[in-house]
Amino acid sequence: MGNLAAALDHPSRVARPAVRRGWLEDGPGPDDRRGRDEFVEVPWDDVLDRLAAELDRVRTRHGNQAIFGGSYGWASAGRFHHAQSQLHRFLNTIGGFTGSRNTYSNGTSSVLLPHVVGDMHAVLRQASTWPTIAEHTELIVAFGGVPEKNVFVTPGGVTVHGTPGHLARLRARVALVSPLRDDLPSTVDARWYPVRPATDTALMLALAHTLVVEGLHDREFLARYCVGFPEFERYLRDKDPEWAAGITGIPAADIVALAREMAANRTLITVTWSLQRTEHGEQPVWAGIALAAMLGQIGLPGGGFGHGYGSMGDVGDTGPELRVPYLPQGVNPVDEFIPVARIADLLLHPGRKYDYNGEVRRYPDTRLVYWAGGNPFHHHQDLNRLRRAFTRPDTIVVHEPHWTATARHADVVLPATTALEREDLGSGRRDTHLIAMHRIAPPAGEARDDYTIFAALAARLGVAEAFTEGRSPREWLEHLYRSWREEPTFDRFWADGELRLPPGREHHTLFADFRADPVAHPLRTPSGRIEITSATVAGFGYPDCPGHPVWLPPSESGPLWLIANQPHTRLHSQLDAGDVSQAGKVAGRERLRLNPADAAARGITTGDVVRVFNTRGACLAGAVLDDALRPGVVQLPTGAWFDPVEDHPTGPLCAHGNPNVLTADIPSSRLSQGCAGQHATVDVERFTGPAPRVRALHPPLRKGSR
Ligand SMILES: Nc1nc2c(c(=O)[nH]1)N[C@H]1C(S)=C(S)[C@@H](COP(=O)(O)OP(=O)(O)OC[C@H]3O[C@@H](n4cnc5c(=O)[nH]c(N)nc54)[C@H](O)[C@@H]3O)O[C@H]1N2
Ligand SMILES: Nc1nc2c(c(=O)[nH]1)N[C@H]1C(S)=C(S)[C@@H](COP(=O)(O)OP(=O)(O)OC[C@H]3O[C@@H](n4cnc5c(=O)[nH]c(N)nc54)[C@H](O)[C@@H]3O)O[C@H]1N2
Ligand SMILES: [Mo]
Repeated sequence: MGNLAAALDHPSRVARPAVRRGWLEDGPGPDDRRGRDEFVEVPWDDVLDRLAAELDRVRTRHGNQAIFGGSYGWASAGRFHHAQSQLHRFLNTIGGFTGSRNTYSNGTSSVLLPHVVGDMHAVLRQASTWPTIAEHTELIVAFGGVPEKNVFVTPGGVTVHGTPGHLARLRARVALVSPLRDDLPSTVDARWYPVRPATDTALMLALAHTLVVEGLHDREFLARYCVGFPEFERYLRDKDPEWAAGITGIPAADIVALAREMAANRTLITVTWSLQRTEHGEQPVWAGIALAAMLGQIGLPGGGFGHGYGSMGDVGDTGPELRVPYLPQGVNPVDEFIPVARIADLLLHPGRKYDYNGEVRRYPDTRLVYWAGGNPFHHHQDLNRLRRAFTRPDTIVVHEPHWTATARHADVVLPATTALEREDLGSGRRDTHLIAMHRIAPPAGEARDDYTIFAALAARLGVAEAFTEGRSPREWLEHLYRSWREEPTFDRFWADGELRLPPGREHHTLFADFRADPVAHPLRTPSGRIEITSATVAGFGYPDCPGHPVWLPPSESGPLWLIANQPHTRLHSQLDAGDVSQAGKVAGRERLRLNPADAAARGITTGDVVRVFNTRGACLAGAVLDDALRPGVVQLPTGAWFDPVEDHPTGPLCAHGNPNVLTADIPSSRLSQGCAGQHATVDVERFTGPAPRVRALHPPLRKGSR
């Protein structure tokens, strides 16, 4: 909230359509000036004519699969002006596009979980609710904690933020397994297990080992509801607590005691999504499920396995799952797609083969990249590599309210309105209300709604009617509302400003039905049961994701582990210019937290500008000493706008503190090809000499370019 006001008319807003000089003068083509070139403002009609002609050239000469329109990102809380939906609908009306699958949020789990429990839904939206947990759960073993900073976010928005209240009412003891002590509110009764990053799977295996050795596992549950425990049990043989202590840094005696406590209590094992946003990210999720199966409490209220408590506001929420109005996107005639986090590989390696969930696929040849509503120079890893990838296409188009790094690396930048500057319908997946989002500010500069921009392009390409169906934005809102609810009338709803949604079906969990009768209510796995060993996954033959949970050491090591997690002062990179985000900066840069012992060893004190570096890149940050971090671990949240300085004597760096210059552009595994951006290995040093100014929040326009 506090970020909205200042960002609304901030100088970082894109005021008018702008075209990169090189593209304007030399036409489309690969260009390594992207991200360095200046922009020239061009009148709307002119830019739309040029862009329509270029879209037509690419689809005619190269085919529609040469248009990459995946456009991943979190723009807009509204249902109608949802930027990706608008873009996909538009591209579908002109013949389709290469899209992207899955998410940066939980793209590893969404590929793994169908093999293990039948679908993702089973653990995400059918988990025990917070009130059930408050009533029944005695022990929560929280891998990644339940970070309160994250629960204010829900896709589509949310009217009531329930999770903090639920957390305050917990009676369960919590075993907080995380490198960061503040991954749980300090008000919760917790014991902290300061695990080494990327080693949770070893800890889980040793807990499982202890259950077996002490005969505490539920053999009956494993036999009736699971397949493949015997193979896993054989694998566990040498995964004892001493072995795990050496890897995780958690003393063996503590592991044994925790395993006993888990078996003796109603225990909920939770794993945050961050753990699967890593190399081998399948393993902690699968091992967590195997461990919960061994406790035999899956399907009991408040017991079993949960995924994403503390990752998103609606996990564990009590609201009914809703069908809310949405914009129909039409049908994409192109069947090409990439797993979402393979964007740089797509652009750098057209034609190259890769594995994905049992398939061998090939990257198509991309000529035009179209992004609306996302910021790959926020969300992707190894930004220096992404910069090289962005030199390859003929044309890059970006719709943006702000001059983000992605806009700066584009050829055509079209100014988009924000949610405050247009009308929409707002609601989350488990919301209590549908909100009439009234316009509360005029569009900044010459900004237009994404819909209006696409409607103008559609008209130039002869498909205006197919795209707009003859409706204005307001007429679309009325249409979407009316095809969803007859009463109250749209006018009434709009005047009231909100509609309270009736409570839906009683919350019930898939696993409760399965537990009651696994034959009548099988899981949607090949066996109908929980697959502790998956013959399907084993059959793929991937060394980085074999047929049951295993310990796979990370391919990089020390000196320091960087946790690049979600920022608590904003949503991703959005509104970094806002007051709350700015107030969180240290020495004008993103805040890097480090343990006082690591700081002392490097002569660093709070408030210093530091250089964080590895072989892939470097960034500057503002140091804060904090013993809430395990020694050897530093934390730099995502979201500072990428601010490349190419000619610095220490080498190229980001002056602002974007951790994605440090993360590796590797997949979680060949199975899921998920994002592995949560971790990197780095070193940190005090930065001496004049620190380059942060320029990311100033527009890259030539003075008086109009
Ligand atoms: N290292 C590391 N990287 C990560 C992660 C991590 O844990 N570590 N987490 C990942 C995760 S989970 C995610 S979800 C991604 C998030 O990545 P993104 O969703 O790409 O990040 P946002 O900053 O939300 O980008 C949304 C963009 O849309 C713009 N926008 C807002 N409203 C509108 C609109 O109406 N129209 C248009 N055209 N644009 C609009 C905003 O200005 C902003 O630039 O990041 C991922 N990246
Ligand atoms: N304020 C705010 N809230 C958000 C977002 C935001 O940008 N800002 N983004 C939203 C989105 S799109 C998503 S997908 C979710 C993401 O939800 P998550 O992925 O769960 O969130 P993160 O903050 O990235 O990570 C949670 C915690 O995991 C811990 N962790 C990291 N590595 C390890 C490890 O190896 N072992 C253990 N045990 N713990 C580890 C970190 O200390 C971190 O604080 O958050 C959502 N909520
Ligand atoms: Mo996410």
